[in-house]
This record gives sequence, structure tokens and C-alpha cells, in this order.
Amino acid sequence: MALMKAVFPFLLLTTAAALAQEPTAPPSSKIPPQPRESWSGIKIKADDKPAFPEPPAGWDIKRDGIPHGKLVMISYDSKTVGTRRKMNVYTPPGYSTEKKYPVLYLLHGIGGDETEWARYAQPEILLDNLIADGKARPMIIVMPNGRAQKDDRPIGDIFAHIPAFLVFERDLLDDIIPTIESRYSVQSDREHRALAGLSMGGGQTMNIGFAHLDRFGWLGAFSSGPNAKRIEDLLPDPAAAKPLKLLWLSCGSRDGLLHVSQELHAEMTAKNVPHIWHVTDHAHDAPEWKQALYWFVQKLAFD
Ligand code: FER
Repeated sequence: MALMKAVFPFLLLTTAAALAQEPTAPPSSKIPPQPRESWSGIKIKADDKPAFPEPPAGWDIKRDGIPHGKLVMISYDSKTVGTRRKMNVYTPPGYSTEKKYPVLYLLHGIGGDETEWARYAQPEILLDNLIADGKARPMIIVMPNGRAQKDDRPIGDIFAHIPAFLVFERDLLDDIIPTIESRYSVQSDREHRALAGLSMGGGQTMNIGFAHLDRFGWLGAFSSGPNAKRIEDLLPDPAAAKPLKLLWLSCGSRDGLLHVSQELHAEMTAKNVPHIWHVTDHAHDAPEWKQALYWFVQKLAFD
């Protein structure tokens, strides 16, 4: 219990009422009738191993003498929410309307907002370095606010906002993606559109990504939250996952939510859905998500 308190103060805020609440969202984004449990203790399994080492020296240090991309906070009108909302957008070095770019939509956790990824992982530094070294494709990274409600600040009981994370599916598909595709020079087919997220955003990625395999070719769930649906609801027909270019599941071995990722890994393995399984010795924390992003973007070949 002491560990739980230290690692996840917010876990203690979870209420059955919050999880059982009916969302005002389409069927594909409904909370499953039996959500994954929030806590079951950590049990490391034989294949819970890193697929990648810790990143090499200098990976997250801003370099002079290489071209830099831009990180800009933009606003858009959300028809879904009925407000003007914000999202952080990284454009790669030398971004030009003469070219078309693939896009990664990157989702934050339950206590985060559109600034969280920039604060936790400085994706602009990671990507500038990787692109300079030819290790990642130039891509646009969109970091929206996954709490699709009028007041989208992460304040008060953050678990009370869970329904808004379900509404986000419509905000993403109907407002965010069309905004990005109208304002930026992007490749708009599924092969060039990726979706990933941390914790709550990892669960959203699973739920939204598998419900719309025609829209996303690359999926990444980092330290997935228990909001991820179970396999029967995520993927009733395993053959439907065939067109996926990448399914990435990762988690820290000191994360109290590891069991959620372990279950996803076991379910995908049982259904023969190819995926990367990357377990580090991190916890439910920024260092975990930062290195996950670093390796994940290198797997986005967008071919
Ligand atoms: C839950 C739903 C989401 C939960 C945790 C989350 C522990 C997400 C956590 C995060 O984003 O860090 O029921 O219970």
C-alpha cells in the first residue's frame, strides 16, 4: 500500500462510479462492462524484457549545428466540444508545403493536457536529433488535449473526467484530424497516420485505433491505463488487425498498471496479432514515456 501511495497517489481516487458512468460517446468508445482492474500488484513474467536498450548518450540534448523543427501551440474550433481548443504541433526541420508528411497523434495521461508530452519528453529535441541522424522519418507530431469537455483543465478529481476521454474519439476524428489535414501538408492515408499515447492516452489509443483500423496504420500504447477495452471488444475479428503496420505495447516493470499491458500483450499473442513488447525497469513516470517515444518513432517507417 505504501508503494501504491508513493507511485500512484491518483489511483486512490478511482471510484467505481466514475468507471461505471455511461459516456455520451458512440458505441466504439464505450467503457467495457468489466473494465480491467486498476490494481493487482506487480508480477513480472518471463518475457517482460526490454526490446530496446536505454537510449544512447546525447539522445535528449539539444544540438547546435543541426536543423531544428518547430513546436507551436495552435487553436481549433471543436464542433464535438463546442469550444475553441488547443493542441501542440511539432513540424520537422525544413518543413515545406512542397512535401507531404506523415502524422503521429500523441495522447497524454489522465492528469495531463496538450502540454504534457512537451514537458515530459521534449519531442522536438528527440525528433530533431533522430531526424538529423537519419533514424526517424521527418513527421508531424500532434499533441492534443484528450479531455474533450468545455473545461478541459486537469483539475479537481481527475477521474471525474473519464467520460470526456471517451468523447475525445469524435474530437480526434471529426475535428482534430480534419484541422491538421487542412492546415498542414500531410499524407492522409492510414499508412501515414499513427496514434500513440501514455497511460490514459495508451488506453484511448487501443480503443480508438482498433475501432478505426481504416484510419490508423501504426499504434502505440505506453503504460496503458485500465481504460483499454478487453480483446473481445477491441478486436472481435483478429484478422481485422492484418493491415496494421505496427502495434507497440510497452510499460515499466515498476508500474502498478503493468498488468494492463501484460494482459494486452497476452491477448494479442493469443490472437496472433504481431506486436512489439518492451518492458523496462522504469515506473509510471516521464523517463519511461520519453524513452518509449524515442524508440517508437524510430519504428514509424511510414512505408
Ligand atoms: C483508471 C483509468 C485511467 C485508472 C488509471 C487511468 C488507475 C490512467 C492513468 C494515467 O493516465 O496515468 O481507472 O485507474
